[in-house]
Amino acid sequence: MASEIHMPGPVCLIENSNKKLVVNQEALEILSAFQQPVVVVAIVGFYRTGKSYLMNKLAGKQKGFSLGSTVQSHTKGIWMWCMPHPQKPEHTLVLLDTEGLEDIEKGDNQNDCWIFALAVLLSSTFIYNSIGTINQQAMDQLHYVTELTDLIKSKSSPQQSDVDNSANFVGFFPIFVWTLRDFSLDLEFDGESITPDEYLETALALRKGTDENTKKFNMPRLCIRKFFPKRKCFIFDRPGNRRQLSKLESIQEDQLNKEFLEQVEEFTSYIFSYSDVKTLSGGITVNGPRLKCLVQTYVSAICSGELPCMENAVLTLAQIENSAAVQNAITYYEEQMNQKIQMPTETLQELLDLHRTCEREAIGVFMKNSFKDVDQKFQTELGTQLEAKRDAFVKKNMDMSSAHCSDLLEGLFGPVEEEVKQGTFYKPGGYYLFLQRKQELEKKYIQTPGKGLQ
Ligand SMILES: Nc1nc2c(ncn2[C@@H]2O[C@H](COP(=O)(O)OP(=O)(O)OP(=O)(O)O)[C@@H](O)[C@H]2O)c(=O)[nH]1
Ligand SMILES: [Mg+2]
Repeated sequence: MASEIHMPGPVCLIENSNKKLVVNQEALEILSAFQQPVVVVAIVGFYRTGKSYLMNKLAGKQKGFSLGSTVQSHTKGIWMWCMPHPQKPEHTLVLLDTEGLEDIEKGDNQNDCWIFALAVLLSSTFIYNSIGTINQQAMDQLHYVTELTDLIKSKSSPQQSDVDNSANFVGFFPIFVWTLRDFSLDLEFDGESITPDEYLETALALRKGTDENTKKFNMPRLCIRKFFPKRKCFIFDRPGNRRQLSKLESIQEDQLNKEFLEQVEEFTSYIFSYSDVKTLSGGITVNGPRLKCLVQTYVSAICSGELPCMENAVLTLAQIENSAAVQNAITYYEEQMNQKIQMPTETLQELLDLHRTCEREAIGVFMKNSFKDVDQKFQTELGTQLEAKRDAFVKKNMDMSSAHCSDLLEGLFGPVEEEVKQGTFYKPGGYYLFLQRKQELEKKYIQTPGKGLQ
């Protein structure tokens, strides 16, 4: 069984300091240590809107992601907390809490876009958190979503980047969940009560018309609808009174607003039941080491001034895993050959037959561990390496045979040579005696088994 992960608290995954994004090695080591498939839930939204608090609810903990009670923005960069999935056995839940967007103190908000884009790229459920209702201001604040096509490439080849090209993205984009905090209105539309999901869809309805204002109105809505075909909305009451809000972490749950607690319950149970495992193009399931590779590939693309590319990330992943698959297959081949072969073999055919069996099994090992081996590049590489290993076995077999035969000859003829030196055969009839001994020893040599190919 794959090992379970137990992190006592979150760690920083991507630091955002001095306008630079830096991947934290400690977090990468945590990711490389577990093989279970990951369900990745990321939260994004404006600063000071209760994101970290809500993520702690998903973690089932009173404390964890650090909150701040002042007006100053608190979380910096992207933080990660991995834990066994509460409902899916053998799966790991990865919670990503992000830095609040549009903090006025920051001045330069360049990295806000990248944090938004990274959260989309890395997650299987993307939570957009905001305070109050879905009004035009809330929509305008979601301008990041309209910029996604400029921030992310799906293919490595040059391509048009526009909303209509979003088909390439969408299959691998997360579920979109809008969480509305401190929501105080009645959910009613034209006198009928509506669900939060219907409220979201109503808010995303497009206006007819082609004038600039209509286009501006429609753009974020169009982007959300196209990029995120699977959408969900949750509303939350205020959790408590003003005095309670600043110390929510230390307040007993039974003192908080009951409705809020029920809404949290409904939200967490939806996330646990419906958030899928993160997958990549080609149906590749992401596990800890693969998520690590995605983080590294995307952040290094951003840092070198390129756009993070989904296809490149999959190719990089394939490179790493296929190289490892070749290595595993070679190790398997060598182990099997060494276990099964008795050198020197009587015939070359015996060795080649064994080679063929082990080669076939080793290719099976490679196939099991490899994916997206474009043009069978890595399988060809495996073939070349297996041939070299076979040749090495053939040579070793020959060398062992030679060594064995030399020893045998020395053992048989050594004493005779000694006798020759001592003149044992320098006597009448000695030559005949010598020939007789020689014939006897030759016969013995021929009859001795296990000499191999020599
Ligand atoms: N009004 C209100 N306050 C909340 C809610 N949830 C948490 N808070 C309080 O709001 C403050 C900020 O909460 P955080 O969870 O740190 O907010 P954040 O969005 O992570 O903030 P940044 O990390 O700065 O972006 C804390 O004092 C929380 O106790 C909520 O639903 N409504
Ligand atoms: Mg926070």
